[in-house]
Amino acid sequence: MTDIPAKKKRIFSGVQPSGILTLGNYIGALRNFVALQNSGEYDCIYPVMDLHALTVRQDPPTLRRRCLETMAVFIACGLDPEKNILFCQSHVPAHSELSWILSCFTYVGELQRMTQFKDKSQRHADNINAGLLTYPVLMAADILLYQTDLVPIGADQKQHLEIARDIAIRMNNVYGELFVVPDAYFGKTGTRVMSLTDPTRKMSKSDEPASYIAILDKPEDIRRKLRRAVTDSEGEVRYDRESKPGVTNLLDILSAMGGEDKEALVTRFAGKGYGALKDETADAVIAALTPVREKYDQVLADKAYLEGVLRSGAERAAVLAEKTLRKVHKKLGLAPYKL
Ligand code: ATP
Ligand code: LTN
Repeated sequence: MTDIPAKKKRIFSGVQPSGILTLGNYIGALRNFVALQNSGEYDCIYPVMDLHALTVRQDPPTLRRRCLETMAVFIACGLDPEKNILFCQSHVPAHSELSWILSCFTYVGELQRMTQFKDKSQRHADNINAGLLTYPVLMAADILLYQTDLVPIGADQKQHLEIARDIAIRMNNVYGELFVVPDAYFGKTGTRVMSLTDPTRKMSKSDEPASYIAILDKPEDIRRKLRRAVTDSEGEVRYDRESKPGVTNLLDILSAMGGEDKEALVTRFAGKGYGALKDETADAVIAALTPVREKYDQVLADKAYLEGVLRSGAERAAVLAEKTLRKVHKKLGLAPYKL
């Protein structure tokens, strides 16, 4: 008797090409994407989420460039186009189609409660567009379209994943087994890397450059930004998110990069002051990001290769997406069609 290999669980996650990818994206997302790929236990789908980036005004030539650049960062971080499905969200129209259908099963009230919606509406008060509100519906469509089991995300996306689950459960209750209900996957450390200039906010690629470390920053820039990172005037290294958010963020980053736990770090830095902590954090970040930066330059230089990765990724994704979309059409009573 031959063994039939068990069907692997499916992983889905992505990053918006809304800026230069940051250390937050690396620790909260990309590093986990690579670890999950390497575990060999999952089929992984990792697109660049360009439709989501449109919720904030983008300069067209820059956005176009960033889609390829973001994919180059994925590959430079260690994602393998042969092992995963890597593509660009807008190349698979089924995402937008399913998004419309799901929006008819989502309540405006639940979207208005989202922290990210409230935050971005404040920051972009001149452009509170409907997409900013329906952002989590498109994200639910991304996830449910592939019958995803597990979604690796940073802590800031937890609420959005909850909505995706709620929509799936709601529709399954009406139509039977339509969607797999996805679970979130958070890495062991550093699910929320904070801004270097305001450690009470998350590090974000659409903020000012001094507030974040870009994955592609040069070593001297990484060191300078970390040296200038906002801390406090107390001078004592302690782990306390409330009263010492800046120092706590540095400890989190160092722990995430070097693997040493926070308690051990606090003991080791007792009486040493913030300068030593900042320097060691810089060493650890530089050591992790230097090989990524070097590989990035190589990958980006080969545009034809990158475009080929996107094309074949979109083809493979479209086959899986179409299967779910057909099932949804049928169960909801949309008229059958043959092309
Ligand atoms: P933007 O600033 O344009 O809203 P972003 O930097 O928040 O973007 P996204 O593309 O929205 O990045 O996020 C991609 C992934 O990176 C998500 O899984 C998100 O949770 C994770 N992530 C983003 N910022 C951080 C952070 N500061 N700490 C941990 N994870 C993060
Ligand atoms: N909203 C995510 C990016 C994103 C995403 C997804 C993540 C869009 N669709 C689906 C996981 C699964 C963000 O990080 N801001």
